[in-house]
Amino acid sequence: MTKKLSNKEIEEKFEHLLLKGWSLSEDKIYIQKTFVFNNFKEAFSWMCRVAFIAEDINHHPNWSNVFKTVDISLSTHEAGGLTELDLDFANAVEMET
Ligand code: HBI
Repeated sequence: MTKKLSNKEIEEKFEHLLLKGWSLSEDKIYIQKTFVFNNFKEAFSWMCRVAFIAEDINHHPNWSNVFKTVDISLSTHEAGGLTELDLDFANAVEMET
């Protein structure tokens, strides 16, 4: 199991994602971003690509889709908070966007 990041580690590693529009929950347990696409087909095909990344690394997002909007949040249940895996996954998601 990956180790839960300290507040200091989160601050350092999250800076880049903050610029990309991700936010950190007040309790620092998860990170979140809302993606808006041009239409449902684009939103859903993006979700399919991200789902395959999730399966590859065995780390899965909490997300919901309404029409062309996808809300995604990342946390590591096993660690009870944020780990390196969540930040890596968010960076991989940005590469897919
Ligand atoms: N995905 N986001 C997230 N957090 C987890 O802790 C997690 C996961 N996907 C699979 C997973 N853990 C498995 O390792 C365990 O549920 C067996």
